[in-house]
Amino acid sequence: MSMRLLGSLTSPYVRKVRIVLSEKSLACEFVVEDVWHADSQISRYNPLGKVPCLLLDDGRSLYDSRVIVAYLDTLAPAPRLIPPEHGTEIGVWEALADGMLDAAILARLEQTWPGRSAGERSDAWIARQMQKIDAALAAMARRLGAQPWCVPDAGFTLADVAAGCALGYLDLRFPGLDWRGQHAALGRLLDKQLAPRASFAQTKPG
Ligand SMILES: N[C@@H](CCC(=O)N[C@@H](CS)C(=O)NCC(=O)O)C(=O)O
Repeated sequence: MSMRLLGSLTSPYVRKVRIVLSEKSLACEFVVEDVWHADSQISRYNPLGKVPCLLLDDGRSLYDSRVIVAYLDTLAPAPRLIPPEHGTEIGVWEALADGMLDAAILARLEQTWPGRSAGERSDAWIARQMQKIDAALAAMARRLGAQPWCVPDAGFTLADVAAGCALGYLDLRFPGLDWRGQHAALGRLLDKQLAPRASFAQTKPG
């Protein structure tokens, strides 16, 4: 079966999918799609106009990243990234990590999206999103505690992939945010546990 992944090199949701493909040694053609370009074809495949989008050879297109990674985990038995007995806990981690990303991206678009003029930008909206980032970081740090992995009984899972992509995005787009200073355990997770893995190193943006 052949698969094509539509995505960008900087999207953290796309990165999550690329890391899962790499960890599971699944072959997939990567097609760069600029969803912000007027000529983008993304809405032919995803009516929401977003990447990642996975195209299957039977004509189906899968979105969003959570659906894609859950699908990919069923294709190859090892390594299992969403062991069913830990599915709910992993799901909460993924919701937390992706939710932090949603807030980060909303805050960034409010500041940088060219369709919004300076007068239309809301500092209160940005502050609201930044508050969510702070709260999500604190919750992630509490959940992680002193454990090496997000779900320690399960070892490396999709929870770590999602958390790592979210933290990596903060480094890329919010370099002034000293999240490591406030949450050393999260810094250890990203820098010591995740960054050395080939799947993370090969997909690091920038
Ligand atoms: N919940 C979605 C989020 C995907 C998403 O927001 N992707 C961004 C790129 S980082 C995008 O395509 N944005 C285009 C737009 O919002 O129009 C997922 O997990 O796949």
